Amino acid sequence: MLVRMLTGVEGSCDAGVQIRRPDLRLDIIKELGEIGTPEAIGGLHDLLVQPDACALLKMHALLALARNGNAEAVRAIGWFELWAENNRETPPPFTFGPKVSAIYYERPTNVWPVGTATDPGGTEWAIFRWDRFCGRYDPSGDWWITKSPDGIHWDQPLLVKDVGEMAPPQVDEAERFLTEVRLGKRALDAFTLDSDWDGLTDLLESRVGTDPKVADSDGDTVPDGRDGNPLTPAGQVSGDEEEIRQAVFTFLFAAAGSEDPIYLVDRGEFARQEYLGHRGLVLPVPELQPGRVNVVEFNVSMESATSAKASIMHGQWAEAISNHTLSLQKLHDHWVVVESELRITM
Ligand SMILES: [Ca+2]
Ligand SMILES: [Ca+2]
Repeated sequence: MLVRMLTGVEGSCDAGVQIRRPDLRLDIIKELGEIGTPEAIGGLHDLLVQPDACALLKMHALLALARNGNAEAVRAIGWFELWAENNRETPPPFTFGPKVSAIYYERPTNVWPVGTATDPGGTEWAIFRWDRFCGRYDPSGDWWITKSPDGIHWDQPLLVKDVGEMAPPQVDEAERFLTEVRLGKRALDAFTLDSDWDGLTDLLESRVGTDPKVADSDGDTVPDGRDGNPLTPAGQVSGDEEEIRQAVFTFLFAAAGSEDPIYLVDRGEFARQEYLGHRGLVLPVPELQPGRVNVVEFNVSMESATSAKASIMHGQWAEAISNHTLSLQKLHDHWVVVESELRITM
C-alpha cells in the first residue's frame, strides 16, 4: 500500500516548497525504510531508478535504506549506483529533449534562441546560446546549432562558435549564419570535425579541456567521448577514502540527475579520483569556475574501520554555496550515507 502511494503520488519537486510544507512522501519513505521488508525496499529502489523522480526524495530514499542497513537495503543502494552509472549516456548528453520545453521556454536547460529558420524541406533550424561548457559564467553562452526534422525534438546540438571573451552574438549575425547553412553556402563540416574519432568534436574538446588530437586524453583506455571523467585516469586512488567520497558523490549528485559538468577544483586528493553516477562530465580544473557547479573541498575523516565523517563544500558561487556534513557507515562491506546535514550560504 505504502509502495503504491509513493510511486503514485504526483507532486512538486521544489525543495524550497518542501522545506516550508510537510511532504507526505517523505513520511512514506521513512516508514518504508523502517519496515524494511523486501516489498518496502523494492518500493524505495523503484523510486531511486525513476529518471524523473525528485532528487530530494531520492536522497531521502538512500538515507532510509542506509538507516535500515539490512543486507537487502544495502544491496538496493548498490543497484542504484549501478543504475546511475549505466544511465550516463555516451557520448555525454548534449540534448534538450522536446523542443517546446527546451528552447522556447528556456527551461530546464537555460538556452536562448538567437535565430530560427525553416528550410524548403520543412526542417526547422535554430541557433541558440548555451553556456553549459563555458569555462566561466557567461550568460551570453556559446553558439550551438540544431535542427528539428520532426518538429518535436531537436537533434543533438553542435557547438559552432566559442564565444569566449567576445561580445555576445548579434541576432542579425545569427540569422545570416542560419541562412547560409540553410542555403548550403556554409558547410557544417568544420564544426563536426572529430580529428581523433573519439566522439567529441574538436571544438567541443577545446571547450571541455580534452586533447582534440588524442582519443584517450587521460590514458585510461576509455575514449574521451565515452569517459565521464575524461581528464582523470581511473584507479589513481583506492581504499576506504575513495569509496567514502564516491558514496557521498552518489548521494548528492547521482540522485540529482543533472547533465551539467561538475568541476573539481584541484586543491587536493579528492580531485584525483574518478566519480561515477553523474550524467554529465566530471572535470578537474585548476581554479574555481564561477556560476558552474564546483566542488572546492571534500574531506574524509575515519572514526573507526566502519564509520566516517565527510564534509563537502560545493556550489555555483555566483548563487549559493552548500556545506554538507555527512556520516557514513560501512555496512555489508559497502560505505553508505546514514546522515546528512546541509548548510546553504547565499
Ligand atoms: Ca574528438
Ligand atoms: Ca579516458
